[in-house]
Formats: sequence, structure tokens, C-alpha cells
Amino acid sequence: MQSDLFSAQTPADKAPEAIKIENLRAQLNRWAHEYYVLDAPSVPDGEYDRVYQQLEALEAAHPELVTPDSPTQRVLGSVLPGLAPVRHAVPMLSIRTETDTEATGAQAFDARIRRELGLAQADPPVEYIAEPKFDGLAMSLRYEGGQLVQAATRGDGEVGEDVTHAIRTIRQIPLRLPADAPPLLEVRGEVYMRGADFERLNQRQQAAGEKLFVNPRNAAAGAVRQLDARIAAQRPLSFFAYGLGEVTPQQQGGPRFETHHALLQQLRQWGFPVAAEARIAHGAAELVAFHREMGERRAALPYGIDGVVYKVNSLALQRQLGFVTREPRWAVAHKYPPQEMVTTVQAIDVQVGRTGKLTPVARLAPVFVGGATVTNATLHNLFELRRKRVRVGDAVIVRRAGDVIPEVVGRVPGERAHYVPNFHMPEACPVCASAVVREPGEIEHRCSGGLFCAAQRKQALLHFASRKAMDIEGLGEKLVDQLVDGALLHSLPEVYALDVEQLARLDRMGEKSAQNLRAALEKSKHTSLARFVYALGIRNVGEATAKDLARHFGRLGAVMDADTDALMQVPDIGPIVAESIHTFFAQPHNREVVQALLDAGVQPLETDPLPASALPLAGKTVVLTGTLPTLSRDEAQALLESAGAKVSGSVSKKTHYVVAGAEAGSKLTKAQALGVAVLDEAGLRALLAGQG
Ligand code: D41
Repeated sequence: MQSDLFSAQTPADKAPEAIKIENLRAQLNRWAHEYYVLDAPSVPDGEYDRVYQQLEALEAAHPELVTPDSPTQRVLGSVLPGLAPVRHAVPMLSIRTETDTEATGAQAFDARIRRELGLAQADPPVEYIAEPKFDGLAMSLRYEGGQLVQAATRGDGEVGEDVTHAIRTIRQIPLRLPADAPPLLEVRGEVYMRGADFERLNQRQQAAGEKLFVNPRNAAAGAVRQLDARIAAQRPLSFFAYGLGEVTPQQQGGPRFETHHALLQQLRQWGFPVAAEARIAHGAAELVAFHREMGERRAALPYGIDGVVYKVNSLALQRQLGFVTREPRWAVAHKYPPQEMVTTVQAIDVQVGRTGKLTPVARLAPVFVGGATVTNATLHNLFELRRKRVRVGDAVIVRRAGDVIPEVVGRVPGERAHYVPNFHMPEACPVCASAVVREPGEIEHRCSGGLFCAAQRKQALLHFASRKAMDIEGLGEKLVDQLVDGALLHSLPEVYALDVEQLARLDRMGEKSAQNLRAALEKSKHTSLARFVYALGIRNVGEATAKDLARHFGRLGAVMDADTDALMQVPDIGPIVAESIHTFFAQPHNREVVQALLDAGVQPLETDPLPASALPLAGKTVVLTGTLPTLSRDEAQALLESAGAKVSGSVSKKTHYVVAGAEAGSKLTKAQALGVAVLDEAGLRALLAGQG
């Protein structure tokens, strides 16, 4: 909806740049209003930033056109009617934000700090604290006499809004502090929503026919500003503390800290959640390492971060560095590239997967998001597509996070200029023309063609060759397309019959790569039973289940002949998975494929059956963290698993060992805090050798 407040006035006699600038401002003001006041943004932050930068660039080129009311000229933030304004006793600073490449952001910051502190090249590295940058809302919590008396949003930094009623519902926030806390204490931090809480909230919203939240940040913002505390209490919020506001002065017995790190420790002791990932970093190199490590872990974290924050650790140095306007000189936020962007849907196609599943895929105008150019994004299935109301020509938000397949989050609200027909699933498979079916109670549409369908054959072959299956290097998508489409390959086992001459005739292949592929095929014949079972592509049998099966049964014949009861003896295998495995091997066609593979020379390594309980590390849970001197992460995991241990991603009281290498972070800290045994690589080898 377009309000008159934000429409640009564009008289005909203005220069084109002036009109362009006014249009950008109107656009930004509208988006800022949706975002800050209505908590209902129609575009992702990345799109806002892009347009904002466009405006900044234009204004820099035409300083005469800069006006005081431009969005670039004011500190954003607005007080909603309905919530009482709160003047912050100590202003809430903002933090300088940069989006830059991994190295340059940290190096530029470190260089600036060193220059401002007058350090010479020979001086030791500056000590910093690196923290994750939570994607939430800044909040100030005021405690008087140890009691939470007020919670206020940041607002414009000077005046925020009183949201005490909503914040009191956050269980992570102490209502009362321990006796050693000072009589007056303002704690600053970020209110946010965890990913899983967000998903659950949206499921509830959907079930109740309520509107869905676009992302955790906006769900959190909505909950904080919710006037009704009972509704706020049902919106699961979390909190992290990262700083202080007004505090009892030292002369009156207030606390004294030497470093930001000591401050965080104290906050933790007073009962506030503090980022477990925060750590001390010396100089630019360790800041870069932190930025990279958090970037890698980002997608797996239970909460959204949009960057990292670097702060000078020493409070004395912080005082020396001081502020520029409202930003401390001693801190900078270094953002990751946006994971969401806007683009247009050019077509909606249907893709056929390995098990015949039909997936609607949006073909997009190319857009740079999450560090890569995206031209396709999944719409998952017909129901998701309908729920998101996406049609060809629509502007949509595309998300690409980590290694996850890009997806269409939703359409940007707005009227369509003209009628566009709704998408329908085809009745016949677009690849093999077999009937498309949907089983009662299932969401997915499937092609009924099985391995008759070229798409399913291709996917089955790609899966068979993939790194964690038979690991046939060089057998990628382009080649598989040619082999299947060129009728060189009708079934899996035929892949071993391909000769160098045939291969060398294919596109993009020469004698040399044909020989390499032939060698990779030969090499793949000597494999483990677990990889072989995984490579068969049995529905519901992933890598872990394949490993369990191989360990438990030892021999291929035993896996193939097991009935569902025998299969359910394997730890972690339940009736559904047992049924999938049994059904797979009950089909003569599948048994023929297995036999043909063996006849072609594939030799999965068989062992004596080993019930998991007989292995030396059976029942032990191990966590790997940091970089080991000689073993890669995958190798260490494989060694541990073959000794019967379970390798887990997070440390808890139930963890038996943490194996820590160089640059181990929060997992090591947590292990130490919980008293979990910590091993280095030598210790790991001793453990595997039964001397642990
Ligand atoms: O995680 C964050 N979003 C975060 C925000 C953080 N880890 N540290 C922060 N530190 C500050 C200063 C340096 C001013 C104490 C911040 C913010 N400020 C901040 N967030 C929003 C406005 C300011």
C-alpha cells in the first residue's frame, strides 16, 4: 500500500538526477516505514541496502541535491504511538557497519585502530574481542536494586520505547540479579528469535490462519512491540548481552572492568546469556579467522547472525579511542553478504528427482545472493508454491544460505499488471511422459516411470557416483546427461562397461580425461560395504543408516536377505526405514542391478558382523572441533565411527570426549566448563588404539 506521505513529487522541470534521487528516497522511506513501524517489510534487508547505497552514490556525485530529510541524513528509528517513550540515560550507540571481503574489513579496522593509537609496526598485535552479530533488535534493560524495572528499545539511540511488559516474558532475561550486582545497572544486548522457534511460531500462525512472519528478525520485532503481554509471551524470544549503559559509578561502589572480555564474563555470572562464540583475537589475522569460521558455521547456528563484530578489548584503549558522532571508534560490524535478494520469476519448470519426486523450480533473472549468482530456486512442492502465491512475472524474495539449495521465500506484495495463469503440476512426467501420481496423504507428486525415466536414471547415477557414495571422480552432471541422453547408458552397472574410446568421443572429453574417468571407475570398485549400500539410493537410507547396516550385518547378502524384524535390530532403524530397505531388496530388478554390479567387479569390503555394542568405543559420543595437525575432519570422523563411536556436532553433559585441534572455539570452552575430557590428535589415536 502506498501512502501519500512517501510519494515523491516530481515536477517536470527537474533534472533527471533530481527525479531519480527523489524516487529513491520515497522508496527507502516507504520501506523503512514498513520495516521499523509496521514490522512488515516487503523487501529483504539486502534490497534496502542496495537502494540505499545507490542513493548515497548519487548524492555523493550531486552534493547540491542533498537535503536534511534524506534517509541518508538521519538516524533511523521511530516511536510508535501506544508505547511510552523512554529517554536513555546513556545514549545507545550504533555500530559502524561494513560489508566487505573477509580480509579487507578486518585489516582496514586493525590498521585504523593501530594508526589512531599511534602504534608502530614493531608493536605487538592489538587485543580484540570478536563476537557474532545477532540479527535481532538492540535492547536496554534497566535494573534498580537488583530488580528489572524497565526494558527499552533503542529507537533513535536517545529515545526508545518502553517494552518492559513484553520483555519480562523472555525467560532468558533475569527479573532479579544476584546480591553482588550494583544497585543501578543497565545491560545492553540483542533480543532475537532462534530459527527453530521461528519455524514453530510460523506453523502455529498458519494453523490459526494468521499471517506468517517473513524472518526471525521481524517476528522478534513484532513480539517486542506487541502491546498485549499475553500474546508476546507466546512468541518465543531470546536474548544476548553485549554491553552496559548507565551503571552505579565506581566511587559509589560500582563495578570496575579492565576489558570487554571481563565485562562479558561478569554479565554471564549475573545471569545474562552471553554469546558462547565470543572470543579474544590478536591482530587482524585472528579477526579474519573468526570472520571465516563464523561464516562457515553460520548456516548451522541455531540463531541468525548477519555478520561479526570486532571490539577493542581494553576499556582503557576504548576510552582513548572515543567516539565519532554516535559510533564508537573502537568497534565495527563486519556484515556477510545478504542471503536474501529480490528478483523476478521468468518461468516455473518442473524437475524430476532421483526417486521420481517432481519439484517446481523457479527460473529467475540472475541475482547475486549469499555469495553466488542464482538463476534457479526451488519452490519445493505444489502446496508451498500455492501458499506463497507465486506466478510467472512476480517479483520474489530469493534466499540462499550456506550450502542450502536456493529457495523462493515468497513474493513481494503488489498487484500484478495483468492476468497470469496459475501453475499446475503436469499430468505426465515432463521427461518420460509416464503418469504423474500423488499417493493419498502425501504432499509430493511423483513420476511413476521408475528407472524407465531418464531423469530418475540420471539422478540415480549421479548419486551412485557422488563423493560419499562410490566417489567416482569426473562423473558429473554434464557427462551423465550425455551418457543417458545418448543411450550409452541404460542401467547403473553399464557404467563399468564404458571404455576409453567411447568416453573420449563425448563433448568436453579428451583422451586424457577419458583415461582419468576409467581409472576412477576402477578405483571405485574397491569400496566399503557402507558406501555401496548408500550408493544404491534406497529410499530413507542415508549415509549414517548405510554405515549402521554395514556394521551390523557385515555382509551384503545378509543386508539383502534381512526381513524387517532383523533390520529393526539395528540401532536407529525403525519400521519405516526397515520397510524401505526390505521393499528395495524384494524387487527382482534391484537384486539384478546389485548382481550386475558385483559381476562388473565391484567388491564391497565385507567384515564379520559386528553388533555395535562390541566395538571399543560403542556408546561413546565424541565431538570434533578445530583443525587437527594431520587428520582431516572426515578422516577423524570415519576412524571414530568405525570404532563404534557416535560423532556429534555439539557438546553437552552426555559428551564423552572432545577432540580439539588448532583454533578450537566455543566447543572447547564448553567442554572445559562441563568437565568433559579433551583430547588432541595423539590422544585420539591412543583412544582408537584402545589405550584411551
Ligand atoms: O550482536 C549484535 N547485534 C551487536 C550489536 C553486538 N554483538 N555488539 C554491539 N555492540 C555495540 C556497541 C559497540 C555500541 C556496544 C552491538 C551494538 N552496539 C548495536 N546494535 C545495534 C545498535 C548498536
